[in-house]
Amino acid sequence: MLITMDEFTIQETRKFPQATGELSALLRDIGLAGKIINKNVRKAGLSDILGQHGATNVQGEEQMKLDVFANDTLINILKNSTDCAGIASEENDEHLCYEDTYSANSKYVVLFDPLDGSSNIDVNASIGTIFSIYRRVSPLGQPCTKEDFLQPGNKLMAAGYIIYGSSTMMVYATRMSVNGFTLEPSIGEFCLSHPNITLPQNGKIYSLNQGNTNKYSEGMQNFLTYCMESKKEEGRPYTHRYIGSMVADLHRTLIKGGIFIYPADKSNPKGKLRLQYECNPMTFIVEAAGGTGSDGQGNILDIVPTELHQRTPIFIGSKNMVAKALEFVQDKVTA
Ligand code: P6P
Repeated sequence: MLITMDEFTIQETRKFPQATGELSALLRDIGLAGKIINKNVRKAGLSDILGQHGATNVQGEEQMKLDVFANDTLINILKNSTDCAGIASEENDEHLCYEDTYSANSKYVVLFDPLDGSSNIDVNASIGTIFSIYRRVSPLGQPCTKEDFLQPGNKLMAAGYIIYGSSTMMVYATRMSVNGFTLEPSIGEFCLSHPNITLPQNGKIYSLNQGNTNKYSEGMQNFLTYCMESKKEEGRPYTHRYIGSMVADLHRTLIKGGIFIYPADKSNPKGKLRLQYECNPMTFIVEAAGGTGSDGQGNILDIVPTELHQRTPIFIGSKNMVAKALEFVQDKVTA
């Protein structure tokens, strides 16, 4: 019996009598944006939507045409939603407030990376949309403020991603659980396919861009050596998998266990991945599934953001593997 995401979120809402259904409606709207983006991702090779847009984003990265399409789709869908006061996008310099009365009285704001991994579009590798939902801290009825978008990840109400892979899935977490929904194209609905996702405490896969090894700290290089030693009792040598699209690498980690690392290195002294658009939502999801996420010192969700586009190192995945990596990185290796 198929349960659609809308049916599921409404059933979940019934467990909280004080819930108003606004969060469910917001997840439905994000799912709609995902379906529209999916339609264009699936035929990217056939329409003039491949390739570069000819502009660069605030990160100084070449914008792909699909990046811009995905960004515009999310902005417009959430503008028409009656449950979003404003957005911040990895593709936009500043946050955006929706000025109509309904939006100004909405209690949520949304941050998103509209199409993460877009350098993989032209080679048909999996890419994804990552989103975060916070309760605003600014007063209802007023335009949202930058502070609404600079909250730590431990204030998240929900976070999730849509992965455009061998199938299209929407995975989202609340503080209660993580659930995955697979798009059934014949009815245009996301249907529950991965209820209550939990992450194994251990895994056999490590995932990082090994081409950066010579730029890593000594501790990171020692951890890599550890991963490749053949000590069977701990499942080593581990298997290495790296797709270069965070959503795809993290979805595999969520389903199979393992560790994903994008550490600080000589080229990226603060790490490459964005705290608000990639690392906080993914850590929220992984923690809700029983894993953990660290910046190498403390929990990612405890970082108090100071800039919308700040970056952070990230060690995320199965708890025991993250702990072992941090022993090396913090140079506290136990025998
Ligand atoms: P590198 C994609 O550009 C991205 O932002 C993430 O999706 C991915 O994990 C990372 O960068 C890949 O970076 O330096 O290994 O190509």
